[in-house]
Amino acid sequence: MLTERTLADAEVAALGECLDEAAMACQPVEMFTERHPGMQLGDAYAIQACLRQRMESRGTRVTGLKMGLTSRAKMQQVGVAESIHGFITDRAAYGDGATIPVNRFIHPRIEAEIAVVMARSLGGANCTALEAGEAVDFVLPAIEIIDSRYADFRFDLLSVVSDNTSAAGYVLGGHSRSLGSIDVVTEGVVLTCNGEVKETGAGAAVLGNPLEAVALLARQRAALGEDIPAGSLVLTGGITAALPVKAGDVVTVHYQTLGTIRLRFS
Ligand code: 0L1
Ligand code: MG
Repeated sequence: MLTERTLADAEVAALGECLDEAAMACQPVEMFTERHPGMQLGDAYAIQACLRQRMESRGTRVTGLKMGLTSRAKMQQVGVAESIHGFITDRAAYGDGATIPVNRFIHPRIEAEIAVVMARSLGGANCTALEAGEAVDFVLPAIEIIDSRYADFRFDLLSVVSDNTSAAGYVLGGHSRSLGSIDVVTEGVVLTCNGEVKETGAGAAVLGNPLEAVALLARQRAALGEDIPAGSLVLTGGITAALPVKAGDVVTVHYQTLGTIRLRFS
């Protein structure tokens, strides 16, 4: 249940502050679910909402939403079997070809994703992939940078939802396509680092179809009394396992029809 809560508002605010400060100081914290064994999924989304309010109060603009843990590779990598969602912001956006200092993060990892931009708002407890497709304006290639605020990237489901699903950055490629002109299920990706192929996959890795992830996002937002606003960017979820990156790494993600995104870490 996405709304079930046991923590007091003051506790939720304190945990939100702890994660916010960990991200700003690039100092990891221990996951706190052990200290709050009765905590529920609703508490975790409330902590995430508190983080969002704190960022917005500093002038950060929310540009969209993201799905996390949508592929078997990702679920196996982190040992969690449920897809989750978070939000993304203007301060976390980088351009294709950017050089990104790793010291902005604690222990960054990257994943290749398919992003969509919504032509209209989408919601509803029974939202389907077909309805999601009808609400999509266009498709873009994307790289997500994730960075858990927990020590050693060690967390459980409630901790990672609280931590805004490890969202830390994203890069969009310039090659947009209409949904009608691309098959997002069979769209292939090859992720290389320093010229070596590290990961390969296809859109089907994302819940069988990235539009299923958009529909699940709409259903999860509906359970929280929200929708996916028109104009939102949605990162539909990692196609591959996430790849740790370090200073000096040059990363490229080649998409079958959506072009190539390049990044360098310094
Ligand atoms: O975008 C993602 O799939 C990340 C979800 C959170 C788990 C992780 O940090 O790998
Ligand atoms: Mg992701």
